[in-house]
Amino acid sequence: MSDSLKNEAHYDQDRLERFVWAQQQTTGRSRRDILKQAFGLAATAASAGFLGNTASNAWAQSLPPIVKPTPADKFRTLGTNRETLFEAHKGQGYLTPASLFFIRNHTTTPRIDPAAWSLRIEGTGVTNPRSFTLDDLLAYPPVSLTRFIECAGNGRSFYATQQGANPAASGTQWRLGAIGVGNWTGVRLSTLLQAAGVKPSAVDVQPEGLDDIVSPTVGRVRRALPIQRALEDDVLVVYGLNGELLPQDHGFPARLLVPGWIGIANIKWIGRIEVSETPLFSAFNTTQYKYFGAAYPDEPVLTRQVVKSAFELPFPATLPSGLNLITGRSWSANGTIARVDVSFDDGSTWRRAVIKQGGNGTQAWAEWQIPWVARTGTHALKARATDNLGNTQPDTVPFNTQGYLFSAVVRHPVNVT
Ligand SMILES: Nc1nc2c(c(=O)[nH]1)N[C@H]1C(S)=C(S)[C@@H](COP(=O)(O)O)O[C@H]1N2
Ligand SMILES: [Mo]
Repeated sequence: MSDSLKNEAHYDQDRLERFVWAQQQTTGRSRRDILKQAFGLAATAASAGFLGNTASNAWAQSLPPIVKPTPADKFRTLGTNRETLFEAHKGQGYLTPASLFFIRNHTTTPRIDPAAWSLRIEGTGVTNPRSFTLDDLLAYPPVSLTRFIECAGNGRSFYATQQGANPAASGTQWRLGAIGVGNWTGVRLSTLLQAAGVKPSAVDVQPEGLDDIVSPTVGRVRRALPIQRALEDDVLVVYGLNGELLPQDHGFPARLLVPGWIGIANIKWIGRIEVSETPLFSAFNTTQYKYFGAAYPDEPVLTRQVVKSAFELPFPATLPSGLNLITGRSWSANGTIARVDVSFDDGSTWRRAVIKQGGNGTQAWAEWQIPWVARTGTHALKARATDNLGNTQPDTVPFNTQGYLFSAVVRHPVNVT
């Protein structure tokens, strides 16, 4: 039995909420009723796991750092994070089930009581600072979008293992599993900003998480978003994932969704959004999430993700000789995937993969497949995607010390027996 499954009691609280959600939907009750019901249950079950917004005590410290089960056949443990094994996506359909979504926690998953929670919008950039309860958010017309959330460091390990970076880039040594595609439901951030009286002079919007401080100097997880991006129609404060409540590990009761932008833009467990007439700075846009290194003298701040591809195979994989149907997924922060080329001989020759119809949404991913008659021996598989704007994956990418945005074609080792 994996450690995470021993944490079943803690996961129960989350499932209870999902059960209520599903029940209310089948009985046709209103969204407000659904949440009223959930609040009641959360209140009576408070001793089972929920804390208020700011509660932090010895008992809380003893809770497991991650709530959902992350079994070893689906996840790789990397410190406080869980990487989805790419082979686990095979046969799972277009959307990543909440149970399979990767977790990137700078500290630990906080247990937040939704009845006590509210989201405060304040700062010099608004005329009407105010708070929104979850009920308030649910009263707005819901908006749903299917988009990926991907960590800026996804693929980081390949700077060392493929490009020979020594020392390796600092940070979590992800392969390609720090991405998932969800159908996210929430309210437009612009709707909330308008309700708070956003001023024409506002320049930055900084959502802040209710999880523990990372360190006394870094403080809480937060990152400023330019007002121009914050006001776009696709930026949401989300409370739902794939038709259910947002899971605790993924930001319950609410997180930001900033499609195409690096993972850290999608702040989880938001409790406060500061709107400012002057630029806002934190470690998350000054000492981290920027390009550092010889190739980047200007040290540009990161905004969007790039183009990547991954095989739905173990890393490394073992396959039987003969005909294999090889599957994978490719994605772009800019739009949809136009083509995927695959090599079975380390890049000497390439064939075009067939992109699955349906799916291939903007800033989500495309599923693809290609048959391969495999001969006994060791092989290097490669997949190179090109998006609808012509952006493609290079053979190598210039090194940056924190190892962000590895977009190069990845060499995938396969042993055929
Ligand atoms: N409050 C808070 N928000 C956060 C983080 C965090 O640690 N705390 N991690 C960020 C990073 S680096 C990423 S990649 C995504 C990961 O989202 P997920 O854990 O739901 O997959 O959340 C972002 N939002
Ligand atoms: Mo991230």
